[in-house]
Amino acid sequence: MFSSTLEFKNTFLKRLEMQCGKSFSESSSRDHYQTLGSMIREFVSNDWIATNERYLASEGKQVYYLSIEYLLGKLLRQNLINLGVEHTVQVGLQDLGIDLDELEELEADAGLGNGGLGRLAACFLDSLASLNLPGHGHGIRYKHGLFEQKIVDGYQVELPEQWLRSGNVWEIRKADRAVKIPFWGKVEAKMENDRLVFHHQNAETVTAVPHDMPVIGFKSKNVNTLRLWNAEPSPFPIHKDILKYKRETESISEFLYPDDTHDEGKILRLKQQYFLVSASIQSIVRTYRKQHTSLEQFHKHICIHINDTHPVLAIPELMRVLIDEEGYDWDKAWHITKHTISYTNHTTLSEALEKWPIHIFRPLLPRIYMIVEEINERFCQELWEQAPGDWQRIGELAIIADHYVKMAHLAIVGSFSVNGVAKLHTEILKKREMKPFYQLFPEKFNNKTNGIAYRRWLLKANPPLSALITDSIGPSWTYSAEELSQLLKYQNDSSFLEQLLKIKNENKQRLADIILDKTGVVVNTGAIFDVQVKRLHAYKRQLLNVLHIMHLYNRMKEDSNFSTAPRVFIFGAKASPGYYYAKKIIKLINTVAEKINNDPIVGDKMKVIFLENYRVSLAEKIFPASDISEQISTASKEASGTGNMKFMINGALTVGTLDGANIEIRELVGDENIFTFGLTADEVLHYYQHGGYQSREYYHHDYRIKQAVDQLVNGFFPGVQNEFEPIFDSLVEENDQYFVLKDFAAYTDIQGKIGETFMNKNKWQKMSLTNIAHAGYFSSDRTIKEYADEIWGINPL
Ligand code: NBG
Repeated sequence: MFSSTLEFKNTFLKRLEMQCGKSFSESSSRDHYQTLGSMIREFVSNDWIATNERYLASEGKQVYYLSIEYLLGKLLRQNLINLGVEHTVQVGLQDLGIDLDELEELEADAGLGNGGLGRLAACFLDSLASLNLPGHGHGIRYKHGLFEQKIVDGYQVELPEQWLRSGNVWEIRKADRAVKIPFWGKVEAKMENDRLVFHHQNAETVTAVPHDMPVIGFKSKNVNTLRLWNAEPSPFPIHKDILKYKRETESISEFLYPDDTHDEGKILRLKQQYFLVSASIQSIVRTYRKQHTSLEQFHKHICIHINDTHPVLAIPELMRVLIDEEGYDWDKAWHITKHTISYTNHTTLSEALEKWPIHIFRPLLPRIYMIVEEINERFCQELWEQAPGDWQRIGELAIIADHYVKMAHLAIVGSFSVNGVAKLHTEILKKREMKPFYQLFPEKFNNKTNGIAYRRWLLKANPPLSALITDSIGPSWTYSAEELSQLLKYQNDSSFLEQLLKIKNENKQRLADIILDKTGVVVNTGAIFDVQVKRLHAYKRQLLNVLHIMHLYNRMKEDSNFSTAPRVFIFGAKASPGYYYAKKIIKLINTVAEKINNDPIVGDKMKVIFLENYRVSLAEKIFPASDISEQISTASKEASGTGNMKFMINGALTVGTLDGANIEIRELVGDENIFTFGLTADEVLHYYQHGGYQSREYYHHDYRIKQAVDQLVNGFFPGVQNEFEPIFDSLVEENDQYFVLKDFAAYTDIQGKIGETFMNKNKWQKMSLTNIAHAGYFSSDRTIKEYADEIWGINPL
């Protein structure tokens, strides 16, 4: 690349003139950003091409990761870090009077995802490349990522996100690699040469054009590819209404998760899913065909991983290619398919388990539906042979039942591996949610506890802490996260602990400045920064957090002698646009904030902050500044959580239920270095099964609860009438299905303990250090190695 600052500057200036057609003195910051970005992309192009050639020539296995979401965030700085040129570039730009931080601000977050699932996919891509593993991603190039959130008068307002407004320097459009995707039409079966052959007639065809982005590994020569598909009209549509056709076609890659409360939206989502898998599989097969004369051994060279059920149509689509295009018989095609596909389940929430009505599926994807029907029939036949007459079991396990296609069932039946994302989650899948499938295919089920791209969350997000770690234990932790455990030797080193505290305080100051800028509220950096940032969902129980805040406030008002460690409660969360209840909670948080932040009695002792438009780049500023990480989901509901890991590695202490990966955090740090509370998953599941919980009893018998819950509806908040009745009702009238009131007392107690512990600075810093030192386990490098060894069977090249 460039060996010196001087060389960098010369190249940069020359390129700037060529690319922007302006002299340096006339150029803008955006010109600088574009120049730098395209320079980096060009620099990696040799390695990128070489990587692809290596993969093509190799006989080794490769994996393709299919995901409907990728929450990439900003790429410039991470790419510079991974290439090992961050310092050279920063200094070179400085010499030219350009601030790298400012350029980074110009870059839009690539927010092609919702939350944990999409961010996990991005972390996995990073680890695949960094470990020199042959693994590429496939996704959709949404024109608009997840909506931009504004808070207006306390309410969430959604604006279309515009990440492509100034283009995307990282992508290369490859029009010559486009493929065609058929929808609608009819399938005709004909006998040809003694074989039944299927023709898809009168289909409406959409063109999928790949846009490739380089995935640059950390100080490796490996550059993998993220291929994002764009939907475009086909050149010669047979259509009469060409404008309508154009609009409908382009809408496929327009929005992430279009509203699916009506049939039209459902059709669009199913179209997106098939669009993604068909384009991906056609392109994977085409590449494979360059080196192999048949697909006979396809499953020995290729693994296709489906991230949750959204890409599950990869199963019938691969069957279609093998049967209709390659001429294999059913059994052979099924053998290849079943040994190619692996599947990760990310939730047990029933509303998130996808199923598509047949009346939508069949006409939209006629050939694919036929194949799914046949998979289902053969599977049901097997079940019958195992237990003739057991209709109930067949009904429960069938892929098509009650007028729906059940996507998770298809995923389990058509894959060789099914994994959960944390130990508890996998156990719940095996013992409860997917028990009959586990009994049928025990060998398929396995656990892969999630991880994070820790270099982004530490090296990029927290440079001062990263520097302290490197100064203390050397730089090897940037390759092997387990090395962080060496930090344990500083547990009793008071000067080290003081440095840790100093860094935390600086990061808190930086966040306090952002808070002041965004909300106008001044916060006390000596207070506990107690943070809950994640999607807004009833099961994540932001409401429990708010009720506790209201309770603390009530105590302060009632008892002037009441004292506790000062707190700044920080929230960040987007609610799904159609999720009425979640939006009410956002309004509640903002209403509580308004009241508390303006009450002089409270002053510096407590503030409540809602930071709008929570996203990857904001998260990078929040985690390093946090003291407390709120992971308080109803036990059994959060499959893993990955925010918990990002907080931990930045030294925040977890307050959490025994849910998801919190359990594994506790195993690592020990009970004394985490604040756990509340019902266990077994207890929750027992209540769901056998009843016995009466939320009203808690409401009537715990004065603290009654006071706070009544305040939702008794005029306590001026100017908001009836606003919070649905929240009140969910807690009192509808028996509180997420056990907020049940866990309230335990949560309040543990919050008391947090306050006390925080007063003891030395103890707190020691706990914080212990958390950082044990966080290496949650590197996605570890997770990806497990996938590579135990599922995919791929090796570094
Ligand atoms: C989410 C879970 C999280 C988990 C991520 C990544 C979905 C469907 N599931 O707990 O809720 O951390 O997946 O595995 O988004």
